[in-house]
Amino acid sequence: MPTLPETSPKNVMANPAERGHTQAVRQRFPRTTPSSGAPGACRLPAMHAKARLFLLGTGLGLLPALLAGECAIEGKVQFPPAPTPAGPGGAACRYPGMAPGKVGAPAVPVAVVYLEGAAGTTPSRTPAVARLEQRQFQFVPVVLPVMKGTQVEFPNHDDEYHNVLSYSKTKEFDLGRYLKSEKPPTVLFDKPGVVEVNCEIHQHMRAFILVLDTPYFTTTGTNGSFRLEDLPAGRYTLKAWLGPKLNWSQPVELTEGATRQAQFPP
Ligand SMILES: [Cu+2]
Repeated sequence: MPTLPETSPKNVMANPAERGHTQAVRQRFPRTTPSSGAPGACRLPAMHAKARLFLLGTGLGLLPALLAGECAIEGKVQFPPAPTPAGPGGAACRYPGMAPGKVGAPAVPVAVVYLEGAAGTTPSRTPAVARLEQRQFQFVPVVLPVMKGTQVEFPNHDDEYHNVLSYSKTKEFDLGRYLKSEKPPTVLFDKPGVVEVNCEIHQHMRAFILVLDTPYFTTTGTNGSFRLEDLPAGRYTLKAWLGPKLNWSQPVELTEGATRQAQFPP
């Protein structure tokens, strides 16, 4: 999602869970041990070392293609009309007590799209540590999807204190105050659900951590487009999360080797 690698969920989705895939490839292409001297026996052992290395390198180059997943889903989320812009006073009105220009622009809406019912089919693809940053008195990103069991770090990039906390049932925490020169605390998100994150000092700061029980998720672009790759064939529910009060779902059936189209609202 981050700095999802950064660890963007998109990048996360693009990285195959290599161990599982490697086992699958081994099953498809089992090793054979040629008997030396037999007609048609493998000639690799007799080859020059450099030539063998070249072939090995070429084989490794092809590996990502062999490891590519079976199915994909792509489509677009149609965002609802934006809320009414701030009234007279602009940013100064929206951020009381903050000098105009000090607060960064609010995030452009995005949605998280994920496939439910596929959990446990592959190892987690979530990075060991994701990040929810405080930058120009805003949370970045404003929506952070992670898989259950992920550690999230909360670095402060501003020259003032923040006090990040959550009263959500899914995960309650209070990180206290720390400067950007200090090592940021981390929180383990071990239960699926929605976690609203706030700052005790700056009332306007708000973000959501979406803790998912599936490794198959991505964040849409600001135009709503998305693509999920390396998915196993089967029947699932595809969900789009646009906020605590708006989410859509639809059943999907994925067939091997095919890319399915999906639109939200369904
Ligand atoms: Cu703050």
